[in-house]
Amino acid sequence: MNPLFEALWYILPAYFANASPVIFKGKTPMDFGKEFIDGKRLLGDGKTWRGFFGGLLTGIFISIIQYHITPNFYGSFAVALKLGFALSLGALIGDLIGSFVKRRVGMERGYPAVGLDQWGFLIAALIFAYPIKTLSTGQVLFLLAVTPFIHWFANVFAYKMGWKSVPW
Ligand code: CTP
Ligand code: MG
Ligand code: K
Repeated sequence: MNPLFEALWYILPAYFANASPVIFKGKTPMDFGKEFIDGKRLLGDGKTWRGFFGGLLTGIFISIIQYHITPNFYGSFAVALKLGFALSLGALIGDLIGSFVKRRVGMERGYPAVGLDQWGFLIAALIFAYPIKTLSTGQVLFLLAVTPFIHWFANVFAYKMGWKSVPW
């Protein structure tokens, strides 16, 4: 496999885990409406339990499909599954950390935080997946470079589909 394509193939569950909650979006917010000591919401209404678990299951489902297409890339089904779980969980937790930071600096739910929105989930996914399977430094740099464009494209697509009210 081409190393750049390999990097994209590796990270795919994280992309799906990050993008799919917009389809699953639920009602109950993960912070249950609670505020932090600064009087602002802990995470905000944009982070729901349904979105979180929908994203987690979608990412794992993608890794199962990936294993059946490229079993040699993973070596075993267990590795593919563990990697899909770690990448998805990392992406979702990275997104929650991003929302926590956004609320602390006074950004309303849905406000675009350039950098945080595009790299937060990616970096957390890479850290969570690191113990299971690693990429080269060049591959990580490649993902850091292309992910903002893919993130932008995916959000415009979701907006055009009517899934979200803003194209970011
Ligand atoms: N979403 C969800 N649960 C999650 C993550 C996302 O339900 N754990 C849904 C919400 O409807 C959210 C949408 O997906 O509005 C888009 O996600 P995102 O852009 O990450 O959330 P924002 O609304 O921009 O909120 P924030 O400012 O906190 O990032
Ligand atoms: Mg957003
Ligand atoms: K986000």
